[in-house]
Amino acid sequence: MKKTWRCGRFEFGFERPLLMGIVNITPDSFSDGNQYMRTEAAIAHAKQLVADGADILDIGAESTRPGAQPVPVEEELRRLLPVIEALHELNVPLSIDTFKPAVMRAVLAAGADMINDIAGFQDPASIAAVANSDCGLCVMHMQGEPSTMQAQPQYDDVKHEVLDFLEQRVQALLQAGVQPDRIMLDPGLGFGKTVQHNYTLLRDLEQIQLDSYPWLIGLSRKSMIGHVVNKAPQQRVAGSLAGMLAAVARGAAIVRVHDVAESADALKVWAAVEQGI
Ligand code: HH2
Repeated sequence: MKKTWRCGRFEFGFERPLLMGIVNITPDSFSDGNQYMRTEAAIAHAKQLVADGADILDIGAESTRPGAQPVPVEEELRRLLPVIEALHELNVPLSIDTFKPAVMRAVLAAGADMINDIAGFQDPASIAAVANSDCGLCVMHMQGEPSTMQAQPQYDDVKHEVLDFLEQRVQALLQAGVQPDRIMLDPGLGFGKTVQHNYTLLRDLEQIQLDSYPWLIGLSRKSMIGHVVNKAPQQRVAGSLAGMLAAVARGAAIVRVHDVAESADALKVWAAVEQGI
């Protein structure tokens, strides 16, 4: 793991795993669609997540679940900008979950600290949008595109293919002048992967290190949890906590979660076991 990770106004040392709380300003996200669609509701939710223990907020205005409505740039920014403006003074890093270069540029100008690109900065325009800033970057692996990615995910060797992809993307970012201490990697659980692929990647997270880049893991309420516990997304909290602890036990630096209060408690108990009281 890098000694420090830089993320806009902030710098982290990773003495403990960081909690990234999810704010979805969307009508159709898979587990909390339409709950925080109004600007005021999104802001109130974000503030509650910080009070509950979120170290970072990940704000998204377009769902990536298969079948979700595409959101034009103007609409994505109409949802995001007032929320960024209202949360900027909270003194918590603001990550924006977007794959559109024009959105990246606008949110960075508005004060965002991190860009979380589910497309892994494959678009050269996305690299150009972030290269000359100081924002943190999450480089995620996805096979295919959100609309069709779950139709028939196929790999000869999922671990190698994910790692090869991430390595290529990191090289492209470094060549554009991005400092390595801004980069975070994500295997993209649920993005063009079967349940088996997801659990293989999670189980073997320590074996698939790329240099010492830190891992961000997002599995909160996802179908890999639903498949095991056989429950609807809102009833997957306990299952998600178990998955999250498996991820931090394997070195995940950031965990992306919907249920911040519960996750914070679970991480505190985990830390007490690992480090003592
Ligand atoms: N998962 C989702 C969205 N963005 N970003 C990263 N880096 N890693 C993830 O695992 C990840 C992500 C999907 O979760 P959610 O935001 O709750 O759903 P939706 O895409 O339907 O809004």
